[in-house]
Amino acid sequence: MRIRVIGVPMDLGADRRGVDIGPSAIRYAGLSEHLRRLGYTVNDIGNVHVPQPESRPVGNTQLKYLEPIVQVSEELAQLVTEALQANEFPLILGGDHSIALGSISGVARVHQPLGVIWVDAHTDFNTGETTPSGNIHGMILAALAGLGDGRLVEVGGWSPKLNTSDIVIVGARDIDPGEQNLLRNNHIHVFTMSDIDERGISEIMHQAVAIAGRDNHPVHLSLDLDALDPREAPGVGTAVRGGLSYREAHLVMEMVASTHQLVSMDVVEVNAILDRENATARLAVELVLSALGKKIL
Ligand code: B3U
Ligand code: MN
Ligand code: MN
Repeated sequence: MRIRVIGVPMDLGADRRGVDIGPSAIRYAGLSEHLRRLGYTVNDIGNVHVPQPESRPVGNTQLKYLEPIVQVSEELAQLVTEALQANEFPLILGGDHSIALGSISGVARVHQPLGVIWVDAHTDFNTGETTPSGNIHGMILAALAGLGDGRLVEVGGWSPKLNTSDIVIVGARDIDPGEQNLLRNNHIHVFTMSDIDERGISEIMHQAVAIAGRDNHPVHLSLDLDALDPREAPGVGTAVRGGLSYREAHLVMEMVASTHQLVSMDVVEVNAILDRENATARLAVELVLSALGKKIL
């Protein structure tokens, strides 16, 4: 099995520096060596070019840096499609979560329908109308489902990339009022931290993989490190208390791996400026390994 690593030093979607060096921090934590030890062949093609925020106007304050984000998304979608066509597993390193617009568009061009498991403290289901921040990383899952500004929705030239019934969110605990309405109206499966506390992560993940992977659909995993509790993952831009424990997060990855339906993955929101001794990047590497089949025994 071959893995194609694609770095996306994107921070325009979060309007905050520090996640742009996420790809470098994750590589420094030994990603490729560890993947090779697991038996994979690794083809790291480097980083996509992302403009510096200081060099671009913010533009519309409800959709900050829309233009460069769309530009990078188009390029990334193309690279991800090419990786799949070359029979390599795309592993995309963020960057903020806006990179999932490009990555998932690239996967959905090849695999239809595509299930998505979105592991995140947030639901990223805002639109330009509901956003409290104007930050596009909080709108990506909605855009992939065909909701929001046309320029985001139409990346790749078609929409929607995902059926609402194929989306599962795990670990949510910070949802804006407008997002709540959109999630409800569109019947999105959201497993909150309360659900996990009540029923346990194992039962939740059995359901999550059954929904996203039903009828043997290919599955994409989008891992936002802020899903984890900030004690485990201090290096994220928008930390929210009460997240997944170290052990819960590993089980999430292991249960996704055990489906053998995973076709692509992104790892996002590692903020290396806010991190402590690269702990969050090292954790990101560990979780990738679990998602790609590393077992304790
Ligand atoms: N929901 C808020 C906050 C947020 C979303 N994603 C992250 N933060 N990382 C928003 O700005 O849309
Ligand atoms: Mn996110
Ligand atoms: Mn998040």
